[in-house]
Amino acid sequence: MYSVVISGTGLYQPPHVITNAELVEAFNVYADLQNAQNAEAIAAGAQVALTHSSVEFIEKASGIKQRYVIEKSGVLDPTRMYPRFTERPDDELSLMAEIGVDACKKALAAAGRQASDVDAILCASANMQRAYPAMAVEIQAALGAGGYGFDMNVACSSATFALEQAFNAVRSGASKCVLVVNPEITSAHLEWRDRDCHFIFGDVCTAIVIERADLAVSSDQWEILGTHLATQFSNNIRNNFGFLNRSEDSDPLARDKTFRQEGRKVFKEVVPIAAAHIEGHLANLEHKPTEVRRFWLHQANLGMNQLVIKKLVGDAAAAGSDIAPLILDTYANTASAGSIIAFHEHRADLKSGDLGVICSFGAGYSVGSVVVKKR
Ligand code: CO8
Repeated sequence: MYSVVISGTGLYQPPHVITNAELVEAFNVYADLQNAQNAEAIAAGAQVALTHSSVEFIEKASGIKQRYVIEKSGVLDPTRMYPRFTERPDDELSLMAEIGVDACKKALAAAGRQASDVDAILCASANMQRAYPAMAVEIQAALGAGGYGFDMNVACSSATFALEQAFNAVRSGASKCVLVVNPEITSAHLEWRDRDCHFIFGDVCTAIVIERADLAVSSDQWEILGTHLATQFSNNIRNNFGFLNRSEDSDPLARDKTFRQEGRKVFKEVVPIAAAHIEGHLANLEHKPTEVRRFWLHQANLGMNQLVIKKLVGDAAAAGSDIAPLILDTYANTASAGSIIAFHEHRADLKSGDLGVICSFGAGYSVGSVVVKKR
């Protein structure tokens, strides 16, 4: 078995910011328009009036202050409320591959690697743009990489689950250098017209280079000590969009064809699962949570991360600070990319020998942890 390192990360940051104030203003205009249009039904008690959203609620309930999106005008148009993308011809690079290639090039540059060094690409994301050909294979071709590529989806845990596949491929000797790429265009499958969740997500793409330690040339290397994955079925986060919709004659615009969740149940159920998972993984590696210098946690909710950290090291105030940095205030929930953005932005100050944990949790339920040590 070979030693394996993460030797570079890359981040594609979309060009547009939507602040909570802009988001709430657009939602409230939408709600007023809907209520005016349905005034009779509302007065007759046949329909419930939509209630205004609020910036204060969003910040208090989630910790999110803004989000990045690839396209802003469609999302903020109260008569539309989702992004405006132009369909591309088959011979043009698709949108998901475009942001994937951007993040991959940055990760390769950070690792001191060429695309020709790469022998596997795993495109891991909460939603794929299409069924086939695989996004990973399109990214492989656009980069000029060798080997193979495949897509995988484990919702918010896609990146950590892909890291385990990459780790195993490299340590077994099957691959020398693997790219994991997480293009998350959440804006296209979020229901921006639902007050309960319209503030949650943002677009982004992350990429990670995983390679053999004896071949790595990067000045910033993180040895992977172990990975640990778990799933437990839950309907509390669900999206029924899929290829059977047409044959089922179901409404493609129905509410269940975009993201929906029982947020409070998710919060309560996932916090103990995530904390126990990390503690168990560290124990298997003969480490205690208090020995960990940094936790790069999934970024769904500030309160959730505070509780996970409290269970692990007994200090709730630590989430958002040095031990468990927060990026969701600026990026919002970016599905599988959240913990990777935290790792990308908050590791430069760690010293050789420092331990860290990358951990995701989300739909499925799914939870994945990757324990790393700075070389
Ligand atoms: N403005 C004002 N008031 C509001 C708003 C709003 N926007 N939204 C809700 N309220 C009201 C509610 O109506 C409710 O009022 P009342 O008490 O009168 O009934 C009150 O505020 C409280 O509502 P909630 O109980 O829903 O609020 P919470 O405190 O639970 O906060 C959160 C809601 C922020 C959603 C919180 O529950 C949370 O973050 N939970 C964890 C969610 C989570 O981690 N989910 C993981 C999903 S990510 C994932 O797995 C990937 C999926 C794939 C990606 C999909 C991309 C689109």
